[in-house]
Amino acid sequence: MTAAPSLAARLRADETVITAWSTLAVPILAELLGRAGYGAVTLDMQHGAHDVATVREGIVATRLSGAHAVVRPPVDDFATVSRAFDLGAEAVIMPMVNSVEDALALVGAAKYPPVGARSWGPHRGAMLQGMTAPDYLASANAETVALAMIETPAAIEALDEILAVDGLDGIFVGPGDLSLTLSDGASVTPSSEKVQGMAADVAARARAAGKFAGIFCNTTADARAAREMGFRFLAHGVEMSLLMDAARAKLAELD
Ligand code: 3PY
Ligand code: MG
Repeated sequence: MTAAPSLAARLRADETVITAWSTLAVPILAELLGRAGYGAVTLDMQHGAHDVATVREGIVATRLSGAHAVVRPPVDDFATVSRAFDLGAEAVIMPMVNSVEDALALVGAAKYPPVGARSWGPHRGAMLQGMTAPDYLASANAETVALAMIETPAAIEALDEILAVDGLDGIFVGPGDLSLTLSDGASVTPSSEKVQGMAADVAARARAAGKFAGIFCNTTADARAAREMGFRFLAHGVEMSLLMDAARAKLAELD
């Protein structure tokens, strides 16, 4: 039940990893996405219906499929960062990291001392990986991936400071919110030239700082472009839309 090599190792090796997005909080759907070939499945507690119980089961289901389990906690819910890792998540995507203070809080929750202030209690996560507690402690700071979502002008403004935070593994661009906040609420245009141009700049700066770069991709063209920009952790495919699209395509076969 161990995803090996780890997501952290894959990203360190500059491999591209595609994550599905799980919002319906049905653990077996996460397993199916992994079995279908996704390298990772992200369980979304911010906009999706996941709670701690479905994350607990979703992590197991995802690992069972051989995919890496990732969690997006609710905004400012740094306690859930530690909890997601305790339950066996390999990465956390923290939404709305808009300042260096937010990034420090993320690292504080994600990493054990001396890098952060994560509290001890990873027993379920260690068990899922077949690790003893001392082995888990020895590898956790390197193997748990903390990604800060960059999705507002404030975050772009603070990007260099955020990227300089020790223990932060990388960033993850949210182009939907970035377009919403850039337009002051006028529109959501994640694939626009302006937003994609900013994403390219964020990827270049993250890579230059030695951090991982991830992004949410709304279209296949965006996903291809993201890879060219240097992003290696790509969210591409929300399970609800995947199901709807497949159902429509199946019915259309009989038209
Ligand atoms: C965004 O695009 O704002 C996201 O958070 C993607 O989930
Ligand atoms: Mg967002």
